[in-house]
Amino acid sequence: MSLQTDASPDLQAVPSAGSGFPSGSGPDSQGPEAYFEHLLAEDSRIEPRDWMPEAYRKTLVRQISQHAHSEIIGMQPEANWITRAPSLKRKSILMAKVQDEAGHGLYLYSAAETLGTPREKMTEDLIAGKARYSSIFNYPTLSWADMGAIGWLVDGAAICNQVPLCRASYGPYGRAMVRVCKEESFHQRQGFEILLELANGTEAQREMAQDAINRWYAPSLMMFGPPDDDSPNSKQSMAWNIKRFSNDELRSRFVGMIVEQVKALGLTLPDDQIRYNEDTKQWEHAPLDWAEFKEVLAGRGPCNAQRLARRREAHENGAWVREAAAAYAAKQSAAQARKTEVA
Ligand code: BYC
Repeated sequence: MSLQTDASPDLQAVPSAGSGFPSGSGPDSQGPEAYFEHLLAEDSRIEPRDWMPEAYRKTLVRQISQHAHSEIIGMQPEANWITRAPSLKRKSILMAKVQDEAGHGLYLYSAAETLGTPREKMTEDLIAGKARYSSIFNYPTLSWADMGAIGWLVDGAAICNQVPLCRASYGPYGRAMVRVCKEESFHQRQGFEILLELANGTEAQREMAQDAINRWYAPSLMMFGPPDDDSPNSKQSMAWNIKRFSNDELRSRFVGMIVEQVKALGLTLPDDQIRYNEDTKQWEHAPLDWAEFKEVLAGRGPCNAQRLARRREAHENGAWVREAAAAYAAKQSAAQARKTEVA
Protein backbone atom coordinates (compact mmCIF):
# COMPACT_ATOMS: atom_id res chain seq x y z
CA MET A 1 0.00 0.00 0.00
CA SER A 2 1.36 3.39 -0.90
CA LEU A 3 1.05 6.53 1.19
CA GLN A 4 1.48 8.51 -1.99
CA THR A 5 -0.55 11.71 -1.75
CA ASP A 6 1.14 13.43 -4.63
CA ALA A 7 -1.75 15.13 -6.41
CA SER A 8 0.51 16.19 -9.25
CA PRO A 9 3.68 14.14 -9.53
CA ASP A 10 5.66 16.34 -11.91
CA LEU A 11 6.92 19.14 -9.69
CA GLN A 12 9.14 20.42 -12.48
CA ALA A 13 6.21 21.03 -14.83
CA VAL A 14 6.53 24.82 -14.56
CA PRO A 15 9.50 26.37 -16.37
CA SER A 16 11.81 27.99 -13.83
CA ALA A 17 11.58 31.39 -15.51
CA GLY A 18 9.56 32.99 -18.25
CA SER A 19 10.80 32.20 -21.74
CA GLY A 20 10.04 35.79 -22.76
CA PHE A 21 7.92 37.19 -25.55
CA PRO A 22 8.32 35.78 -29.04
CA SER A 23 11.40 37.17 -30.81
CA GLY A 24 11.32 40.81 -31.73
CA SER A 25 9.22 41.75 -28.72
CA GLY A 26 9.68 41.77 -24.94
CA PRO A 27 8.47 43.22 -21.67
CA ASP A 28 9.63 46.72 -22.68
CA SER A 29 7.96 46.80 -26.07
CA GLN A 30 4.69 45.20 -24.96
CA GLY A 31 4.39 46.77 -21.51
CA PRO A 32 4.64 45.04 -18.13
CA GLU A 33 0.97 44.13 -17.88
CA ALA A 34 1.05 42.25 -21.17
CA TYR A 35 4.25 40.52 -20.07
CA PHE A 36 2.58 39.41 -16.82
CA GLU A 37 -0.35 37.98 -18.81
CA HIS A 38 2.09 36.33 -21.20
CA LEU A 39 3.94 34.62 -18.34
CA LEU A 40 0.65 33.30 -16.96
CA ALA A 41 -0.49 32.13 -20.39
CA GLU A 42 2.70 30.13 -20.93
CA ASP A 43 2.47 28.79 -17.37
CA SER A 44 5.77 30.38 -16.32
CA ARG A 45 6.86 31.84 -13.05
CA ILE A 46 6.40 35.44 -11.90
CA GLU A 47 9.49 36.58 -9.98
CA PRO A 48 9.77 39.28 -7.26
CA ARG A 49 11.09 42.01 -9.59
CA ASP A 50 8.49 41.38 -12.28
CA TRP A 51 5.57 43.75 -12.54
CA MET A 52 2.41 42.28 -11.04
CA PRO A 53 -1.10 43.61 -10.37
CA GLU A 54 -1.56 44.88 -6.81
CA ALA A 55 -4.41 42.41 -6.26
CA TYR A 56 -2.13 39.49 -7.24
CA ARG A 57 0.50 40.71 -4.76
CA LYS A 58 -2.15 41.13 -2.04
CA THR A 59 -3.60 37.67 -2.60
CA LEU A 60 -0.16 36.10 -2.38
CA VAL A 61 0.77 37.95 0.79
CA ARG A 62 -2.57 36.87 2.30
CA GLN A 63 -2.21 33.20 1.38
CA ILE A 64 1.53 32.83 2.03
CA SER A 65 1.43 34.65 5.38
CA GLN A 66 -1.61 32.61 6.51
CA HIS A 67 0.28 29.53 5.49
CA ALA A 68 3.40 30.63 7.43
CA HIS A 69 1.30 31.41 10.52
CA SER A 70 -0.27 27.93 10.27
CA GLU A 71 3.13 26.29 10.33
CA ILE A 72 4.18 28.30 13.38
CA ILE A 73 0.92 27.85 15.33
CA GLY A 74 0.87 24.22 14.18
CA MET A 75 3.98 23.58 16.27
CA GLN A 76 1.97 23.97 19.48
CA PRO A 77 -0.39 20.97 19.52
CA GLU A 78 2.52 18.63 18.81
CA ALA A 79 5.09 20.35 21.01
CA ASN A 80 2.69 19.68 23.90
CA TRP A 81 3.42 15.96 23.46
CA ILE A 82 7.23 16.02 23.25
CA THR A 83 7.65 15.43 26.99
CA ARG A 84 4.95 12.76 26.98
CA ALA A 85 6.06 10.78 23.91
CA PRO A 86 6.28 7.10 24.89
CA SER A 87 9.98 6.54 24.11
CA LEU A 88 13.22 8.41 23.47
CA LYS A 89 12.97 7.51 19.79
CA ARG A 90 9.42 8.93 19.54
CA LYS A 91 10.53 12.09 21.40
CA SER A 92 13.40 12.75 19.01
CA ILE A 93 11.23 12.11 15.94
CA LEU A 94 8.52 14.45 17.24
CA MET A 95 11.06 17.11 18.13
CA ALA A 96 12.52 16.94 14.61
CA LYS A 97 9.04 17.24 13.12
CA VAL A 98 8.20 20.31 15.21
CA GLN A 99 11.51 21.89 14.15
CA ASP A 100 10.66 21.16 10.52
CA GLU A 101 7.40 23.11 10.95
CA ALA A 102 9.38 26.09 12.27
CA GLY A 103 11.59 25.85 9.17
CA HIS A 104 8.52 25.78 6.91
CA GLY A 105 7.23 28.92 8.61
CA LEU A 106 10.56 30.64 7.98
CA TYR A 107 10.72 29.73 4.25
CA LEU A 108 7.18 30.98 3.87
CA TYR A 109 7.72 34.27 5.73
CA SER A 110 10.78 34.81 3.50
CA ALA A 111 8.72 34.11 0.37
CA ALA A 112 6.06 36.60 1.55
CA GLU A 113 8.75 39.21 2.31
CA THR A 114 9.84 39.16 -1.35
CA LEU A 115 6.43 40.75 -2.04
CA GLY A 116 7.29 43.75 0.13
CA THR A 117 5.60 42.93 3.45
CA PRO A 118 8.07 42.75 6.36
CA ARG A 119 7.99 39.71 8.61
CA GLU A 120 7.51 41.98 11.65
CA LYS A 121 4.24 43.24 10.19
CA MET A 122 2.99 39.68 9.54
CA THR A 123 3.94 38.66 13.08
CA GLU A 124 2.20 41.72 14.57
CA ASP A 125 -0.97 40.83 12.69
CA LEU A 126 -0.83 37.27 13.98
CA ILE A 127 -0.32 38.11 17.62
CA ALA A 128 -2.91 40.88 17.46
CA GLY A 129 -5.41 38.23 16.33
CA LYS A 130 -5.92 39.99 12.95
CA ALA A 131 -4.43 37.25 10.75
CA ARG A 132 -5.79 33.83 9.92
CA TYR A 133 -4.08 30.49 10.35
CA SER A 134 -5.38 27.03 9.59
CA SER A 135 -8.58 26.07 11.42
CA ILE A 136 -7.13 22.64 12.22
CA PHE A 137 -4.79 23.92 14.91
CA ASN A 138 -7.65 25.14 17.08
CA TYR A 139 -8.53 21.59 18.11
CA PRO A 140 -6.99 19.96 21.20
CA THR A 141 -4.60 16.99 21.21
CA LEU A 142 -6.03 14.67 23.85
CA SER A 143 -3.93 11.51 23.56
CA TRP A 144 -0.67 10.19 22.12
CA ALA A 145 -2.68 8.72 19.23
CA ASP A 146 -3.45 12.32 18.18
CA MET A 147 0.21 12.59 17.11
CA GLY A 148 -0.48 9.72 14.74
CA ALA A 149 -3.75 11.19 13.48
CA ILE A 150 -2.19 14.63 12.95
CA GLY A 151 0.70 13.10 11.00
CA TRP A 152 -1.49 10.88 8.86
CA LEU A 153 -4.59 13.06 8.35
CA VAL A 154 -3.42 16.67 8.90
CA ASP A 155 -0.07 16.35 7.15
CA GLY A 156 -1.76 14.13 4.55
CA ALA A 157 -4.32 16.86 3.82
CA ALA A 158 -1.51 19.42 3.81
CA ILE A 159 0.45 17.46 1.18
CA CYS A 160 -2.63 16.98 -0.97
CA ASN A 161 -3.25 20.74 -0.86
CA GLN A 162 0.39 21.77 -1.17
CA VAL A 163 1.80 19.56 -3.94
CA PRO A 164 -0.15 21.56 -6.56
CA LEU A 165 1.20 24.73 -4.90
CA CYS A 166 4.71 23.64 -6.00
CA ARG A 167 3.48 24.81 -9.40
CA ALA A 168 2.14 28.15 -8.11
CA SER A 169 2.88 30.95 -10.55
CA TYR A 170 4.83 32.98 -7.96
CA GLY A 171 8.40 31.60 -8.03
CA PRO A 172 9.48 31.99 -4.38
CA TYR A 173 6.23 30.37 -3.13
CA GLY A 174 6.38 27.43 -5.53
CA ARG A 175 10.03 26.75 -4.78
CA ALA A 176 9.48 26.89 -0.99
CA MET A 177 6.65 24.41 -1.41
CA VAL A 178 8.89 21.79 -3.05
CA ARG A 179 10.98 21.40 0.08
CA VAL A 180 8.01 21.71 2.42
CA CYS A 181 6.22 18.87 0.60
CA LYS A 182 9.23 16.57 0.79
CA GLU A 183 9.37 17.04 4.55
CA GLU A 184 5.60 16.71 4.92
CA SER A 185 5.68 13.27 3.26
CA PHE A 186 8.08 12.09 5.94
CA HIS A 187 5.75 13.58 8.58
CA GLN A 188 2.80 11.77 7.13
CA ARG A 189 4.60 8.44 7.16
CA GLN A 190 5.64 8.85 10.79
CA GLY A 191 2.01 9.59 11.75
CA PHE A 192 0.76 6.55 9.86
CA GLU A 193 3.37 4.41 11.56
CA ILE A 194 2.30 5.62 15.04
CA LEU A 195 -1.29 4.65 14.22
CA LEU A 196 -0.21 1.30 12.75
CA GLU A 197 1.65 0.40 15.91
CA LEU A 198 -1.30 1.40 18.11
CA ALA A 199 -3.75 -0.43 15.85
CA ASN A 200 -1.70 -3.60 16.28
CA GLY A 201 -1.25 -3.10 20.03
CA THR A 202 -3.58 -3.75 22.95
CA GLU A 203 -7.34 -3.23 22.72
CA ALA A 204 -6.97 0.06 24.62
CA GLN A 205 -4.31 1.29 22.17
CA ARG A 206 -6.46 0.32 19.22
CA GLU A 207 -9.41 2.23 20.71
CA MET A 208 -7.19 5.24 21.32
CA ALA A 209 -6.13 5.22 17.63
CA GLN A 210 -9.73 4.90 16.44
CA ASP A 211 -10.85 7.70 18.76
CA ALA A 212 -8.14 10.00 17.40
CA ILE A 213 -9.18 9.27 13.80
CA ASN A 214 -12.82 9.90 14.71
CA ARG A 215 -11.97 13.35 16.12
CA TRP A 216 -9.50 14.51 13.44
CA TYR A 217 -11.33 13.25 10.32
CA ALA A 218 -13.85 16.10 9.80
CA PRO A 219 -11.51 18.96 10.86
CA SER A 220 -8.88 17.64 8.43
CA LEU A 221 -11.42 17.68 5.58
CA MET A 222 -12.23 21.30 6.48
CA MET A 223 -8.57 22.27 6.08
CA PHE A 224 -9.22 22.46 2.31
CA GLY A 225 -11.41 25.50 2.88
CA PRO A 226 -15.12 26.20 2.36
CA PRO A 227 -17.12 24.47 -0.39
CA ASP A 228 -16.44 25.85 -3.87
CA ASP A 229 -19.69 27.80 -4.04
CA ASP A 230 -18.73 29.57 -0.80
CA SER A 231 -15.06 30.20 -1.63
CA PRO A 232 -14.70 33.86 -2.65
CA ASN A 233 -10.99 33.67 -3.53
CA SER A 234 -10.73 30.44 -5.53
CA LYS A 235 -11.79 31.63 -8.99
CA GLN A 236 -9.29 34.49 -9.20
CA SER A 237 -6.50 32.47 -7.55
CA MET A 238 -7.00 29.74 -10.15
CA ALA A 239 -7.01 32.28 -12.99
CA TRP A 240 -3.64 33.50 -11.67
CA ASN A 241 -2.24 29.93 -11.49
CA ILE A 242 -1.78 30.21 -7.72
CA LYS A 243 -4.33 27.52 -6.90
CA ARG A 244 -4.46 24.70 -9.46
CA PHE A 245 -7.50 22.85 -8.10
CA SER A 246 -10.60 23.96 -6.25
CA ASN A 247 -11.15 23.31 -2.53
CA ASP A 248 -13.75 20.59 -3.22
CA GLU A 249 -11.60 18.88 -5.87
CA LEU A 250 -8.70 18.53 -3.45
CA ARG A 251 -10.96 17.45 -0.59
CA SER A 252 -12.43 14.75 -2.80
CA ARG A 253 -8.97 13.49 -3.81
CA PHE A 254 -7.95 13.35 -0.17
CA VAL A 255 -11.00 11.28 0.78
CA GLY A 256 -10.14 8.85 -2.04
CA MET A 257 -6.62 8.48 -0.66
CA ILE A 258 -7.45 7.94 3.00
CA VAL A 259 -10.35 5.59 2.34
CA GLU A 260 -7.80 3.09 1.00
CA GLN A 261 -5.07 3.83 3.55
CA VAL A 262 -7.36 3.32 6.57
CA LYS A 263 -7.89 -0.29 5.45
CA ALA A 264 -4.18 -1.00 6.00
CA LEU A 265 -4.60 0.23 9.57
CA GLY A 266 -7.57 -2.08 10.11
CA LEU A 267 -9.46 0.96 11.44
CA THR A 268 -12.36 2.95 9.99
CA LEU A 269 -13.24 6.48 8.97
CA PRO A 270 -16.20 7.93 10.90
CA ASP A 271 -18.19 8.43 7.69
CA ASP A 272 -20.56 5.86 6.18
CA GLN A 273 -21.39 8.04 3.19
CA ILE A 274 -18.04 7.81 1.40
CA ARG A 275 -18.52 6.68 -2.18
CA TYR A 276 -16.96 7.25 -5.58
CA ASN A 277 -19.36 8.95 -7.96
CA GLU A 278 -18.67 7.49 -11.42
CA ASP A 279 -20.54 10.35 -13.13
CA THR A 280 -18.71 13.24 -11.51
CA LYS A 281 -15.46 11.23 -10.95
CA GLN A 282 -15.38 12.65 -7.43
CA TRP A 283 -15.23 11.01 -4.02
CA GLU A 284 -18.24 11.98 -1.93
CA HIS A 285 -18.43 12.15 1.85
CA ALA A 286 -20.94 13.03 4.59
CA PRO A 287 -21.81 16.73 4.93
CA LEU A 288 -19.37 18.72 7.05
CA ASP A 289 -20.38 21.10 9.84
CA TRP A 290 -19.61 24.42 8.15
CA ALA A 291 -21.19 26.34 11.04
CA GLU A 292 -18.48 24.91 13.28
CA PHE A 293 -15.83 25.89 10.70
CA LYS A 294 -17.10 29.47 10.72
CA GLU A 295 -17.02 29.58 14.51
CA VAL A 296 -13.40 28.41 14.49
CA LEU A 297 -12.51 31.04 11.85
CA ALA A 298 -14.22 33.69 13.96
CA GLY A 299 -11.84 32.85 16.83
CA ARG A 300 -14.31 30.77 18.84
CA GLY A 301 -12.86 27.28 18.32
CA PRO A 302 -11.88 25.07 21.27
CA CYS A 303 -8.25 26.30 21.42
CA ASN A 304 -8.10 29.65 19.55
CA ALA A 305 -7.52 31.76 22.67
CA GLN A 306 -4.93 29.35 24.09
CA ARG A 307 -2.97 29.16 20.81
CA LEU A 308 -2.77 32.94 20.41
CA ALA A 309 -1.86 33.50 24.05
CA ARG A 310 0.98 30.97 23.75
CA ARG A 311 2.25 32.61 20.54
CA ARG A 312 2.20 36.07 22.18
CA GLU A 313 4.07 34.77 25.18
CA ALA A 314 6.71 33.09 22.98
CA HIS A 315 7.10 36.32 20.99
CA GLU A 316 7.63 38.38 24.14
CA ASN A 317 10.07 35.84 25.57
CA GLY A 318 12.05 35.97 22.33
CA ALA A 319 12.53 39.78 22.43
CA TRP A 320 16.08 39.51 23.79
CA VAL A 321 17.07 37.20 20.89
CA ARG A 322 15.79 39.70 18.33
CA GLU A 323 17.59 42.56 20.11
CA ALA A 324 20.84 40.59 20.27
CA ALA A 325 20.59 39.63 16.58
CA ALA A 326 19.91 43.26 15.58
CA ALA A 327 22.87 44.52 17.69
CA TYR A 328 25.14 41.89 16.12
CA ALA A 329 23.97 42.78 12.59
CA ALA A 330 24.57 46.51 13.29
CA LYS A 331 28.08 45.74 14.57
CA GLN A 332 28.84 43.61 11.49
CA SER A 333 27.65 46.27 9.07
CA ALA A 334 29.63 49.01 10.90
CA ALA A 335 32.75 46.82 10.64
CA GLN A 336 32.05 46.23 6.95
CA ALA A 337 31.63 50.01 6.38
CA ARG A 338 34.99 50.71 8.11
CA LYS A 339 36.69 48.09 5.91
CA THR A 340 35.22 49.69 2.76
CA GLU A 341 36.41 53.18 3.91
CA VAL A 342 39.98 51.93 4.44
CA ALA A 343 40.00 50.22 1.06
N1 BYC B 1 -8.50 27.63 8.05
O1 BYC B 1 -11.90 31.70 -0.60
P1 BYC B 1 -11.26 30.64 0.22
C1 BYC B 1 0.19 22.45 7.85
C2 BYC B 1 -10.30 31.22 4.87
S1 BYC B 1 -0.19 24.08 7.69
C3 BYC B 1 -8.55 28.97 8.23
O2 BYC B 1 -11.45 29.23 -0.21
P2 BYC B 1 -8.44 30.55 -0.41
C4 BYC B 1 0.87 21.93 9.03
C5 BYC B 1 -9.50 31.84 3.75
O3 BYC B 1 -8.24 32.25 4.20
C6 BYC B 1 -1.61 24.04 6.62
N2 BYC B 1 -9.03 29.82 7.28
O4 BYC B 1 -9.72 31.00 0.42
C7 BYC B 1 1.55 22.79 9.87
C8 BYC B 1 -10.41 32.99 3.35
O5 BYC B 1 -10.31 34.03 4.31
P3 BYC B 1 -9.71 35.51 3.93
C9 BYC B 1 -1.89 25.38 6.08
C10 BYC B 1 -9.44 29.26 6.12
O6 BYC B 1 -7.27 31.28 0.12
C11 BYC B 1 2.12 22.31 11.03
C12 BYC B 1 -11.81 32.40 3.57
O7 BYC B 1 -11.65 31.32 4.47
N3 BYC B 1 -1.98 25.27 4.64
O8 BYC B 1 -0.17 21.76 7.00
O9 BYC B 1 -8.70 30.62 -1.88
C13 BYC B 1 1.97 20.96 11.37
C14 BYC B 1 -12.44 31.91 2.28
O10 BYC B 1 -11.75 30.76 1.74
C15 BYC B 1 -9.39 27.89 5.88
C16 BYC B 1 -2.11 26.33 3.86
O11 BYC B 1 -2.19 27.44 4.32
C17 BYC B 1 -8.91 27.05 6.90
N4 BYC B 1 -8.83 25.73 6.77
O12 BYC B 1 -8.31 28.99 -0.08
C18 BYC B 1 1.31 20.11 10.51
C19 BYC B 1 -2.12 26.05 2.38
N5 BYC B 1 -9.87 27.65 4.64
O13 BYC B 1 -8.23 35.35 3.79
C20 BYC B 1 0.75 20.57 9.33
C21 BYC B 1 -2.12 27.29 1.54
C22 BYC B 1 -10.22 28.84 4.13
O14 BYC B 1 -10.32 35.89 2.61
N6 BYC B 1 -3.41 27.92 1.46
N7 BYC B 1 -9.98 29.80 5.02
O15 BYC B 1 -10.09 36.36 5.10
C23 BYC B 1 -4.38 27.52 0.61
O16 BYC B 1 -4.23 26.57 -0.15
C24 BYC B 1 -5.65 28.33 0.59
O17 BYC B 1 -5.41 29.55 1.23
C25 BYC B 1 -6.85 27.60 1.26
C26 BYC B 1 -8.06 28.56 1.25
C27 BYC B 1 -7.21 26.35 0.48
C28 BYC B 1 -6.55 27.23 2.72
